[in-house]
Amino acid sequence: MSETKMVDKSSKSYQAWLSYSQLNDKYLNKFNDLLNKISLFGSSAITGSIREELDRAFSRFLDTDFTFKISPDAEDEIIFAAQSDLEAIAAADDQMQELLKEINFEDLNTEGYILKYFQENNLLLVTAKTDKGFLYGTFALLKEIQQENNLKELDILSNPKNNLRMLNHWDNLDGSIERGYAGQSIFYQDNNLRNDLKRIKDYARMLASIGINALSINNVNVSYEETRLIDDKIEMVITISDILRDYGITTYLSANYASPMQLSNLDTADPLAEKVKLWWQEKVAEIYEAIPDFGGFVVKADSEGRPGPFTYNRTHADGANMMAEALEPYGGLLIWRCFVYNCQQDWRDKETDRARAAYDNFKGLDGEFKDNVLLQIKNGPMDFQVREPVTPLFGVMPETNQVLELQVTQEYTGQQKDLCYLIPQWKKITDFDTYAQGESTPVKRIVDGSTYNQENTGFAAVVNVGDDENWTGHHLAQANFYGYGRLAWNPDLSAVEITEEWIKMTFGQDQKVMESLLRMLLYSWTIYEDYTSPLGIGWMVNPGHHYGVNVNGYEYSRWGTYHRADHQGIGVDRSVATGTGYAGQYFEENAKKYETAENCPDELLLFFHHVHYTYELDSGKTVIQHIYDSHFRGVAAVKELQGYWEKLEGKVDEGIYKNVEERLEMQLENAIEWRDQVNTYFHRISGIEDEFEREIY
Ligand code: GCW
Repeated sequence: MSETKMVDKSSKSYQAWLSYSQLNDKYLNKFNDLLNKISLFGSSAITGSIREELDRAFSRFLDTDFTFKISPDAEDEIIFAAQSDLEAIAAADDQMQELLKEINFEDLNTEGYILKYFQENNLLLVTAKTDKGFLYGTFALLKEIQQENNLKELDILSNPKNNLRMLNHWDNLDGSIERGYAGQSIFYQDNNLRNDLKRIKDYARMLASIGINALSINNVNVSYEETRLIDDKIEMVITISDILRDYGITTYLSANYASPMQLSNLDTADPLAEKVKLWWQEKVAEIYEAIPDFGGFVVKADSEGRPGPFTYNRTHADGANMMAEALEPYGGLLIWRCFVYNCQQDWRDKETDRARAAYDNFKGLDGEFKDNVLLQIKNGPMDFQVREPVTPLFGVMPETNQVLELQVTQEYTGQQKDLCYLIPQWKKITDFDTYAQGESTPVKRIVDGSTYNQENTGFAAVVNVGDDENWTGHHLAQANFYGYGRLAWNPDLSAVEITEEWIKMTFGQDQKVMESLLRMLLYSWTIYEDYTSPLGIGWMVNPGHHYGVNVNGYEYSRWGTYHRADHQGIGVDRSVATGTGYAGQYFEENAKKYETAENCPDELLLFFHHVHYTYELDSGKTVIQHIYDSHFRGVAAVKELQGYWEKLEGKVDEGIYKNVEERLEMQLENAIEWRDQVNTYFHRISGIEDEFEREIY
């Protein structure tokens, strides 16, 4: 038996952004009339969750033992009720009838909600068409209160922009988490479910509070034990889905493409073989018998050693459609990942370009996938680097449902030891103009389904959560988790809006805390970029675990991830004219921009071009000087981060203070190592001195 960590569930770090601190007196006095007369209608399982959440929140906000009245009365001033309940009330209540006329239910979609204050009646309504919308509306009101916003100005109608708002767990049944940096799995241990179901419920509350509606609960690298989740281990899935369901979350599994071979000894997994089709149909029928609202499968096929249709000379459309067909009668979705590339490349081979792979493998299949197949596409062509271009696959498959895949877990971005707040990176990705339908076709409008009129689209991301008391290892990494959900709900929110919201929800109203944390979070991504690999080249990390610097760690490997630095220059030529042709995979406007070094933005220069160290950037610096400067600057900026944090001692919870303080120390060490190794390496091979004669070893 592995040991179970002691976790204090009443700690601020565990409670995350749902700690519901006591409201200050001024606010309480101002809204006392509303906050003391609350009623809730509805009797479904989800309204049960709402009731519990309101009990918990209001007893802390008001610092009393708060419980709901069983039978609400007309005097109540905050009313939580779904549309059907409001209509029932209105049948016997003229006042409600009048109010209902002012509510635009027709503008709500099935998950949207309304928060509206009626001044004349001194009444605040929280409502929605469905229980799920109602749940989101409830968390939205709690968020308004926790931020001490003016309740008497509320007039919000909010629909999620994306239908699929998913998180992917890379958890294994033995409790380990692939690329997990916050402890062990909260779900599994020793090939069984963990005993602490309460924690899963708390997790579901967090997910619902940020609008996540889909969760895949096992690693996309599906090994022997995990393959059994659709078989003799289905009880585990039932238990988890029972908890998630009450929070509006649909459960998905990562499936092993070769399941029929492992589970039933079939001699093939050929998608066109009748016995394989039949096997999946029967298997899926069994799953839906056990879990009628099961979401479907996430599949990593023909990728990094996983089985897939290529073995049988079939296409990915053949493979995906076969599984999708089995799910179709139940409304299930088949989410097929596009992370398919040759991971057995010879570093000597300069023709093969891993960056081209997703487009080359999938573009030609447009129109061949069934309606319930969604292609899940990593944000960049490589693999969640601190900086890489946006994949050219977005927008080039008008007949295919596309889902954006982000990585909340910080595999290449500091592993939750280093602070790297990713919302600014994600904003850049989602706002990136693909030009698919001329100007203004950003990625967010492809994956929200609006560009090509699709329903089965949205956001997915690999989550950063484990069994550490604070869920994410680094407390401030909670902001990535929170921000991902908010962005998946509404990608038009600004990074500043999301960040301010998270800070207030987590730390309250202190202005100093707000100022320091805003700076720390918003600059942390570019700080991390500064002290790691420069100008979009990526990698240069230690092989295997991917933390820390190793300039040539992947230079002579089989993974297709090279910087090609020699004594004269650095970078990969991906132009059409003289390189791998990758730049030509974009729509014309972007293709032109990336094709030449002159037009290519500095930040991606080395991703697209091999240039001399003395090549002059748009910034006016040479490449080599940029490398030196950014690395010195990066370390200096980490010291500034420490300075900002030190100012908050005594102003934030002590446990959280210590956690972040320790992580910043590790970050500084890491940054110094990156700076010195990268600068020394390029100094030695280029023979070019730093203009400012700083210490290089
Ligand atoms: O980035 C790579 C990771 C693998 C991961 C893979 C993927 C789950 O290093 O650990 O496998 O991506 O996305 O499938």
